[in-house]
Amino acid sequence: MTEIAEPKKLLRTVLGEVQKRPPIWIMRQAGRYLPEYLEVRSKANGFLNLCYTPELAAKVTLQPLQRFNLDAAILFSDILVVPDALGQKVAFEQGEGPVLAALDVKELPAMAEKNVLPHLAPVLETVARVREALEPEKTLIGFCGAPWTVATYMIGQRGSPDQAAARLFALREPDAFSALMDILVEASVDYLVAQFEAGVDVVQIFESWALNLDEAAFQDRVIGPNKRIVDGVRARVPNAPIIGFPRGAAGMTARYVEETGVNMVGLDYSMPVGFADKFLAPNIGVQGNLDPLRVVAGGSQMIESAEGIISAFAKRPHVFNLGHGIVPQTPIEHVEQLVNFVTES
Ligand code: 1CP
Repeated sequence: MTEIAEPKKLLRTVLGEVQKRPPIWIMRQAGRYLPEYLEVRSKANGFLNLCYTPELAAKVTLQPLQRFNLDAAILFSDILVVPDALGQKVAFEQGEGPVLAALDVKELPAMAEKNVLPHLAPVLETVARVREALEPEKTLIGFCGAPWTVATYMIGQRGSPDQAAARLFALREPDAFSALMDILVEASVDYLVAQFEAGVDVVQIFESWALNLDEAAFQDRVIGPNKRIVDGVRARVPNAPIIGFPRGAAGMTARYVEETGVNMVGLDYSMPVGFADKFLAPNIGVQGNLDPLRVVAGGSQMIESAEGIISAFAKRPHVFNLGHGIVPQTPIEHVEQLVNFVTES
Protein backbone atom coordinates (compact mmCIF):
# COMPACT_ATOMS: atom_id res chain seq x y z
CA MET A 1 0.00 0.00 0.00
CA THR A 2 1.40 3.42 -0.88
CA GLU A 3 0.80 6.08 1.69
CA ILE A 4 0.57 9.74 0.73
CA ALA A 5 3.69 11.49 2.01
CA GLU A 6 2.78 13.07 5.32
CA PRO A 7 4.16 16.47 6.26
CA LYS A 8 6.96 16.23 8.79
CA LYS A 9 5.88 12.97 10.35
CA LEU A 10 8.92 12.88 12.61
CA LEU A 11 8.32 16.37 14.01
CA ARG A 12 4.67 15.56 14.67
CA THR A 13 5.69 12.39 16.48
CA VAL A 14 8.08 14.30 18.75
CA LEU A 15 5.14 16.64 19.48
CA GLY A 16 3.03 13.68 20.61
CA GLU A 17 1.32 12.03 17.64
CA VAL A 18 1.17 8.24 17.58
CA GLN A 19 1.88 6.76 14.12
CA LYS A 20 0.91 3.50 12.49
CA ARG A 21 4.54 3.01 11.58
CA PRO A 22 7.29 4.94 13.39
CA PRO A 23 9.36 7.57 11.58
CA ILE A 24 13.09 6.78 11.48
CA TRP A 25 16.48 8.46 11.56
CA ILE A 26 19.80 6.92 12.52
CA MET A 27 22.17 8.34 15.08
CA ARG A 28 25.40 9.38 13.29
CA GLN A 29 23.65 8.69 9.99
CA ALA A 30 26.14 10.84 8.07
CA GLY A 31 29.51 9.28 8.66
CA ARG A 32 32.24 6.85 8.07
CA TYR A 33 30.14 3.85 6.90
CA LEU A 34 29.26 5.85 3.76
CA PRO A 35 31.91 5.94 1.00
CA GLU A 36 30.53 9.27 -0.26
CA TYR A 37 31.11 10.76 3.22
CA LEU A 38 34.70 9.51 3.29
CA GLU A 39 35.29 11.06 -0.08
CA VAL A 40 34.08 14.51 0.99
CA ARG A 41 35.99 14.29 4.28
CA SER A 42 39.22 13.39 2.47
CA LYS A 43 38.97 16.66 0.56
CA ALA A 44 37.94 18.81 3.51
CA ASN A 45 41.31 19.33 5.20
CA GLY A 46 40.25 17.79 8.48
CA PHE A 47 37.03 17.00 10.31
CA LEU A 48 36.54 20.37 12.03
CA ASN A 49 37.06 22.17 8.76
CA LEU A 50 34.32 19.98 7.30
CA CYS A 51 32.00 21.12 10.12
CA TYR A 52 32.87 24.77 9.41
CA THR A 53 32.44 24.63 5.62
CA PRO A 54 28.69 25.06 4.99
CA GLU A 55 28.73 23.80 1.42
CA LEU A 56 30.42 20.51 2.38
CA ALA A 57 28.62 20.10 5.70
CA ALA A 58 25.25 20.58 3.98
CA LYS A 59 26.25 18.02 1.36
CA VAL A 60 27.14 15.33 3.90
CA THR A 61 24.03 16.14 5.98
CA LEU A 62 21.90 15.22 2.95
CA GLN A 63 23.89 12.17 1.80
CA PRO A 64 22.10 9.56 3.93
CA LEU A 65 18.68 10.79 2.71
CA GLN A 66 19.74 10.25 -0.87
CA ARG A 67 20.39 6.61 -0.11
CA PHE A 68 17.72 5.69 2.44
CA ASN A 69 14.05 6.48 3.03
CA LEU A 70 14.75 8.38 6.27
CA ASP A 71 12.30 10.86 7.83
CA ALA A 72 14.89 13.35 9.04
CA ALA A 73 18.23 14.94 8.34
CA ILE A 74 20.48 15.76 11.28
CA LEU A 75 22.79 18.74 11.00
CA PHE A 76 26.34 17.60 10.30
CA SER A 77 28.54 19.07 13.01
CA ASP A 78 29.91 17.90 16.35
CA ILE A 79 29.18 18.53 20.02
CA LEU A 80 32.77 19.79 20.43
CA VAL A 81 32.34 22.89 18.24
CA VAL A 82 31.04 24.58 21.43
CA PRO A 83 34.30 24.27 23.43
CA ASP A 84 36.11 25.27 20.24
CA ALA A 85 33.91 28.38 20.04
CA LEU A 86 34.60 29.10 23.73
CA GLY A 87 38.32 29.25 22.92
CA GLN A 88 39.52 25.80 24.02
CA LYS A 89 41.35 24.36 21.03
CA VAL A 90 39.89 21.11 19.66
CA ALA A 91 41.68 18.82 17.19
CA PHE A 92 40.45 15.62 15.57
CA GLU A 93 43.40 13.31 15.07
CA GLN A 94 42.85 10.79 12.29
CA GLY A 95 41.64 7.51 13.79
CA GLU A 96 42.07 8.84 17.34
CA GLY A 97 38.97 10.88 18.07
CA PRO A 98 38.99 14.38 19.52
CA VAL A 99 41.88 15.86 21.52
CA LEU A 100 41.40 19.15 23.39
CA ALA A 101 43.93 21.60 24.82
CA ALA A 102 44.15 21.61 28.64
CA LEU A 103 41.38 23.58 30.35
CA ASP A 104 42.74 26.60 32.22
CA VAL A 105 40.35 27.45 35.07
CA LYS A 106 41.73 31.00 35.13
CA GLU A 107 40.16 31.39 31.67
CA LEU A 108 36.63 30.59 32.91
CA PRO A 109 35.63 34.23 33.61
CA ALA A 110 36.70 35.20 30.08
CA MET A 111 34.81 32.20 28.66
CA ALA A 112 31.71 33.30 30.56
CA GLU A 113 31.80 36.62 28.69
CA LYS A 114 32.19 34.99 25.30
CA ASN A 115 29.42 34.98 22.66
CA VAL A 116 29.82 31.66 20.82
CA LEU A 117 27.57 32.55 17.89
CA PRO A 118 30.05 34.41 15.65
CA HIS A 119 32.37 31.37 15.69
CA LEU A 120 29.42 29.05 15.00
CA ALA A 121 28.01 31.15 12.14
CA PRO A 122 29.17 28.62 9.49
CA VAL A 123 27.24 25.84 11.28
CA LEU A 124 24.14 28.02 11.30
CA GLU A 125 24.64 28.66 7.60
CA THR A 126 24.74 24.89 7.08
CA VAL A 127 21.32 24.68 8.76
CA ALA A 128 19.92 27.34 6.41
CA ARG A 129 21.34 25.56 3.34
CA VAL A 130 19.97 22.18 4.38
CA ARG A 131 16.56 23.70 5.14
CA GLU A 132 16.51 25.15 1.65
CA ALA A 133 17.42 21.83 -0.03
CA LEU A 134 15.40 19.45 2.13
CA GLU A 135 12.06 18.11 0.94
CA PRO A 136 9.28 19.75 2.97
CA GLU A 137 8.01 16.49 4.47
CA LYS A 138 11.41 15.76 6.02
CA THR A 139 12.26 16.98 9.51
CA LEU A 140 15.53 18.79 10.19
CA ILE A 141 17.16 17.97 13.53
CA GLY A 142 19.65 20.28 15.23
CA PHE A 143 21.64 19.37 18.31
CA CYS A 144 24.13 20.19 21.00
CA GLY A 145 26.02 18.17 23.57
CA ALA A 146 24.64 18.45 27.09
CA PRO A 147 26.86 20.41 29.51
CA TRP A 148 28.09 17.40 31.50
CA THR A 149 28.98 15.42 28.38
CA VAL A 150 30.81 18.38 26.82
CA ALA A 151 32.54 19.09 30.16
CA THR A 152 33.89 15.51 30.28
CA TYR A 153 35.83 16.27 27.09
CA MET A 154 36.88 19.78 28.19
CA ILE A 155 38.23 18.46 31.50
CA GLY A 156 39.58 15.07 30.37
CA GLN A 157 40.84 16.46 27.02
CA ARG A 158 39.58 13.37 25.17
CA GLY A 159 37.04 10.56 25.31
CA SER A 160 37.47 8.09 28.17
CA PRO A 161 35.67 4.95 29.29
CA ASP A 162 34.80 6.22 32.79
CA GLN A 163 35.05 10.06 32.65
CA ALA A 164 37.15 9.85 35.83
CA ALA A 165 38.97 13.15 35.26
CA ALA A 166 35.73 15.12 35.04
CA ARG A 167 34.07 13.22 37.89
CA LEU A 168 37.02 14.01 40.19
CA PHE A 169 37.21 17.63 39.03
CA ALA A 170 33.50 18.10 39.83
CA LEU A 171 34.09 16.80 43.37
CA ARG A 172 37.41 18.51 44.08
CA GLU A 173 36.75 21.87 42.47
CA PRO A 174 33.00 22.40 42.81
CA ASP A 175 33.13 26.16 42.24
CA ALA A 176 35.13 25.96 39.01
CA PHE A 177 32.96 23.05 37.87
CA SER A 178 29.77 24.95 38.53
CA ALA A 179 31.15 27.99 36.66
CA LEU A 180 31.94 25.73 33.71
CA MET A 181 28.43 24.22 33.72
CA ASP A 182 26.90 27.73 33.77
CA ILE A 183 29.02 28.69 30.76
CA LEU A 184 27.94 25.58 28.86
CA VAL A 185 24.24 26.01 29.71
CA GLU A 186 24.26 29.56 28.45
CA ALA A 187 26.24 28.77 25.29
CA SER A 188 23.98 25.79 24.52
CA VAL A 189 20.79 27.85 24.90
CA ASP A 190 22.12 30.54 22.54
CA TYR A 191 23.30 27.91 20.08
CA LEU A 192 20.03 25.91 20.02
CA VAL A 193 17.89 29.05 19.72
CA ALA A 194 20.08 30.15 16.79
CA GLN A 195 19.61 26.71 15.19
CA PHE A 196 15.81 27.07 15.46
CA GLU A 197 16.07 30.56 13.96
CA ALA A 198 18.15 29.15 11.09
CA GLY A 199 15.53 26.49 10.32
CA VAL A 200 15.73 23.31 12.41
CA ASP A 201 12.40 21.72 13.44
CA VAL A 202 13.55 19.74 16.47
CA VAL A 203 16.70 19.64 18.59
CA GLN A 204 18.33 16.75 20.39
CA ILE A 205 20.44 17.22 23.51
CA PHE A 206 23.14 14.52 23.50
CA GLU A 207 23.97 13.50 27.06
CA SER A 208 26.14 10.64 25.86
CA TRP A 209 27.93 10.25 29.19
CA ALA A 210 24.93 10.10 31.52
CA LEU A 211 26.24 6.76 32.74
CA ASN A 212 28.78 6.38 35.55
CA LEU A 213 27.07 8.92 37.82
CA ASP A 214 25.58 8.33 41.26
CA GLU A 215 22.10 9.63 42.04
CA ALA A 216 23.14 13.02 43.43
CA ALA A 217 25.67 13.60 40.66
CA PHE A 218 23.07 12.69 38.02
CA GLN A 219 20.63 15.15 39.56
CA ASP A 220 23.19 18.02 39.68
CA ARG A 221 25.11 17.44 36.48
CA VAL A 222 22.50 15.95 34.14
CA ILE A 223 18.94 16.81 35.20
CA GLY A 224 19.65 20.35 36.45
CA PRO A 225 21.58 21.62 33.40
CA ASN A 226 19.34 19.79 30.87
CA LYS A 227 16.30 21.41 32.48
CA ARG A 228 17.95 24.83 32.37
CA ILE A 229 18.57 24.35 28.64
CA VAL A 230 14.98 23.21 27.97
CA ASP A 231 13.57 26.17 29.94
CA GLY A 232 16.05 28.64 28.42
CA VAL A 233 15.30 27.56 24.84
CA ARG A 234 11.52 27.54 25.37
CA ALA A 235 11.64 31.04 26.90
CA ARG A 236 12.80 32.22 23.47
CA VAL A 237 11.27 29.57 21.18
CA PRO A 238 7.89 28.78 22.75
CA ASN A 239 7.04 25.06 22.75
CA ALA A 240 10.36 24.16 21.10
CA PRO A 241 10.32 20.40 20.37
CA ILE A 242 13.21 18.78 22.27
CA ILE A 243 14.52 15.21 22.41
CA GLY A 244 16.78 14.38 25.36
CA PHE A 245 19.20 11.48 25.02
CA PRO A 246 20.61 10.61 28.45
CA ARG A 247 22.62 7.57 27.37
CA GLY A 248 22.97 5.05 30.17
CA ALA A 249 20.60 6.91 32.52
CA ALA A 250 18.94 3.56 33.38
CA GLY A 251 16.95 3.94 36.62
CA MET A 252 17.20 7.75 36.45
CA THR A 253 15.52 7.97 33.02
CA ALA A 254 11.96 8.58 34.25
CA ARG A 255 13.09 11.30 36.65
CA TYR A 256 15.11 12.88 33.83
CA VAL A 257 11.99 13.06 31.65
CA GLU A 258 9.69 14.39 34.38
CA GLU A 259 12.06 17.06 35.63
CA THR A 260 13.62 18.32 32.39
CA GLY A 261 10.37 18.63 30.40
CA VAL A 262 11.74 17.13 27.17
CA ASN A 263 9.07 15.98 24.67
CA MET A 264 10.78 12.71 23.90
CA VAL A 265 13.52 10.61 25.45
CA GLY A 266 16.15 8.69 23.52
CA LEU A 267 16.70 5.23 24.99
CA ASP A 268 19.99 3.40 24.66
CA TYR A 269 19.89 -0.26 23.70
CA SER A 270 20.36 -1.57 27.25
CA MET A 271 16.95 -0.16 28.23
CA PRO A 272 14.27 -2.91 28.27
CA VAL A 273 11.45 -1.97 25.89
CA GLY A 274 8.80 -2.55 28.60
CA PHE A 275 10.30 0.35 30.57
CA ALA A 276 8.26 3.09 28.91
CA ASP A 277 4.89 1.58 29.71
CA LYS A 278 5.78 1.15 33.35
CA PHE A 279 7.52 4.44 34.04
CA LEU A 280 6.59 7.14 31.50
CA ALA A 281 3.38 9.16 31.12
CA PRO A 282 1.48 8.08 27.95
CA ASN A 283 2.09 11.40 26.12
CA ILE A 284 5.89 11.09 26.48
CA GLY A 285 7.55 9.85 23.34
CA VAL A 286 10.47 7.47 23.10
CA GLN A 287 13.25 7.20 20.54
CA GLY A 288 15.36 4.13 19.92
CA ASN A 289 16.68 1.67 20.63
CA LEU A 290 18.22 -1.00 18.38
CA ASP A 291 21.76 -2.13 19.24
CA PRO A 292 24.00 -0.77 16.42
CA LEU A 293 25.91 -4.07 16.29
CA ARG A 294 22.68 -5.82 15.26
CA VAL A 295 22.88 -3.73 12.07
CA VAL A 296 26.51 -4.74 11.55
CA ALA A 297 25.54 -8.42 11.78
CA GLY A 298 22.25 -7.95 9.85
CA GLY A 299 19.81 -10.71 8.89
CA SER A 300 16.83 -12.05 10.79
CA GLN A 301 18.11 -11.13 14.28
CA MET A 302 18.18 -7.45 13.21
CA ILE A 303 14.64 -7.56 11.84
CA GLU A 304 13.26 -9.47 14.83
CA SER A 305 14.82 -7.01 17.25
CA ALA A 306 13.45 -4.03 15.26
CA GLU A 307 10.02 -5.64 15.18
CA GLY A 308 10.07 -6.16 18.95
CA ILE A 309 10.91 -2.49 19.49
CA ILE A 310 8.19 -1.27 17.13
CA SER A 311 5.49 -3.41 18.72
CA ALA A 312 6.56 -2.55 22.29
CA PHE A 313 6.22 1.19 21.59
CA ALA A 314 3.21 0.98 19.24
CA LYS A 315 0.83 2.80 21.59
CA ARG A 316 2.93 5.88 22.26
CA PRO A 317 4.83 8.43 20.16
CA HIS A 318 7.89 6.53 18.89
CA VAL A 319 10.77 7.57 16.65
CA PHE A 320 12.72 4.52 15.54
CA ASN A 321 16.49 4.85 15.93
CA LEU A 322 19.53 2.95 17.06
CA GLY A 323 20.35 2.93 20.76
CA HIS A 324 23.64 4.72 19.96
CA GLY A 325 25.58 5.79 16.86
CA ILE A 326 25.94 3.61 13.78
CA VAL A 327 29.47 2.19 13.58
CA PRO A 328 31.85 2.57 10.60
CA GLN A 329 31.93 -1.14 9.66
CA THR A 330 28.13 -1.30 9.14
CA PRO A 331 27.23 -2.73 5.69
CA ILE A 332 25.07 -0.32 3.71
CA GLU A 333 22.74 -3.13 2.55
CA HIS A 334 21.85 -3.85 6.19
CA VAL A 335 20.92 -0.20 6.78
CA GLU A 336 18.78 -0.29 3.65
CA GLN A 337 17.03 -3.45 4.80
CA LEU A 338 16.38 -1.99 8.25
CA VAL A 339 14.99 1.31 6.94
CA ASN A 340 12.76 -0.50 4.45
CA PHE A 341 11.46 -2.78 7.18
CA VAL A 342 10.70 0.07 9.57
CA THR A 343 8.99 2.20 6.91
CA GLU A 344 7.42 -0.83 5.16
CA SER A 345 8.53 0.57 1.84
O1 1CP B 1 36.57 10.61 11.31
C1 1CP B 1 35.55 11.28 11.13
O2 1CP B 1 35.05 11.49 10.03
C2 1CP B 1 34.95 11.89 12.34
C3 1CP B 1 33.93 11.02 12.95
C4 1CP B 1 32.88 11.91 13.52
C5 1CP B 1 31.64 12.22 12.94
C6 1CP B 1 31.08 11.70 11.64
C7 1CP B 1 32.98 12.67 14.71
C8 1CP B 1 34.14 12.74 15.62
N1 1CP B 1 31.82 13.41 14.85
C9 1CP B 1 30.98 13.16 13.79
C10 1CP B 1 29.69 13.82 13.53
C11 1CP B 1 28.73 13.93 14.62
N2 1CP B 1 29.02 13.93 15.96
C12 1CP B 1 27.35 14.12 14.46
C13 1CP B 1 26.75 14.34 13.07
C14 1CP B 1 25.39 14.09 12.77
C15 1CP B 1 24.98 12.64 12.59
O3 1CP B 1 25.08 12.14 11.46
O4 1CP B 1 24.47 12.05 13.56
C16 1CP B 1 26.79 14.15 15.75
C17 1CP B 1 25.35 14.29 16.13
C18 1CP B 1 27.86 14.04 16.67
C19 1CP B 1 27.70 14.08 18.12
C20 1CP B 1 28.80 13.66 19.00
N3 1CP B 1 30.15 13.92 18.90
C21 1CP B 1 28.60 12.96 20.22
C22 1CP B 1 27.24 12.58 20.75
C23 1CP B 1 26.71 11.36 20.08
C24 1CP B 1 27.35 10.06 20.48
O5 1CP B 1 27.80 9.32 19.58
O6 1CP B 1 27.37 9.75 21.68
C25 1CP B 1 29.85 12.76 20.82
C26 1CP B 1 30.13 12.05 22.12
C27 1CP B 1 30.82 13.37 19.97
C28 1CP B 1 32.29 13.45 20.21
C29 1CP B 1 33.02 12.80 19.11
N4 1CP B 1 33.17 13.35 17.89
C30 1CP B 1 33.83 12.49 17.05
C31 1CP B 1 34.10 11.30 17.80
C32 1CP B 1 34.83 10.10 17.28
C33 1CP B 1 33.56 11.49 19.08
C34 1CP B 1 33.56 10.50 20.23
C35 1CP B 1 34.87 10.56 20.92
C36 1CP B 1 35.00 9.60 22.10
O7 1CP B 1 34.39 9.80 23.15
O8 1CP B 1 35.80 8.65 21.96
